[in-house]
Amino acid sequence: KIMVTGALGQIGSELIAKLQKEYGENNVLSTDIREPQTAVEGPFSVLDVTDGKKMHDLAKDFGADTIMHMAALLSAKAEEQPLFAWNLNMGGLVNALEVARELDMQFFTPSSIGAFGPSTPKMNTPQDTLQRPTTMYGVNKVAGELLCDYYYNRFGVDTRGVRFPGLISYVAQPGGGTTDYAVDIYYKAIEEGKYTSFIAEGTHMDMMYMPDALQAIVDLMEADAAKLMHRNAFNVTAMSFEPGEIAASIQKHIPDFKMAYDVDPIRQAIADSWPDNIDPSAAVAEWGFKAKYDLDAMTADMLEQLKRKLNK
Ligand code: VAH
Repeated sequence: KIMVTGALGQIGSELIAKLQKEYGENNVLSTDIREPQTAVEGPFSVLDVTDGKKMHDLAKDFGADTIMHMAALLSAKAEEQPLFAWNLNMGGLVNALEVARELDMQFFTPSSIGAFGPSTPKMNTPQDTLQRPTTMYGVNKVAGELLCDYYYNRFGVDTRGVRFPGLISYVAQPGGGTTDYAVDIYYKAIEEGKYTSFIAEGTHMDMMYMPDALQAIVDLMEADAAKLMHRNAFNVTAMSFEPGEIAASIQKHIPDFKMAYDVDPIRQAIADSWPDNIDPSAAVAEWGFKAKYDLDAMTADMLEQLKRKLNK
């Protein structure tokens, strides 16, 4: 039985559907700081992850044996409110780790390519390398990786995590990320036939389509613990592209789609501090990570799904 925090977020909203399909609707307890706007399948409770006692009581009453901690502030928002980001991202994480320790639960939380910084090798970024991020989000992710490994080594909590690249999805829009341009562009392509990118042409970042991200979480959590040489957190990626390439992919479907640029210096600086492409070979070797969608397959599916969602 799995408890999910941040269940209404960009990953959380699709993760609960995936988990319900895999394990049964009543075996997934969704929680989020706000009430759902649209009906959520299965059990739901309001939870502010900075309230450790309530998190503990909800997990205990539900009989959860696994917690997937997805509640966090993303990179751009965290730069706007660094202290709030520290309190939410680290306070929420340590509460979730404590609940997992007290109730002997398996634990998942995502890290990010944001856990790397300007001094990290940018090409084919290794699984084990220098991590000196220059964003509050990155500081939170590196501290989070170390804290999750600590809970494994010191308390035996079965903590596992992945460093997600930018995630692209059509169900819940991301809030306050740097890679969000790669989601916004599909909505604007359908709605307006054009997009003005806040990330500069030529800025390569790792990306992944949400179905591959959700499968990676399930595969990692079900992997044989004896085979895991790493835990927090595995590099995973499906593709690396820059804004011009995603525009070209869209133009294969919408030939007169127009791309323009109006760079946001804050999010550009964040993007410039991250790798161009990371090496997922440890995830492949230790738990069989595999991504199905490349850029053109993702574009075809995103445009088809959004045409339906936006009634176009
Ligand atoms: C962000 N989408 O942009 C998130 C993610 C790697 C990017 O961490 O902050």
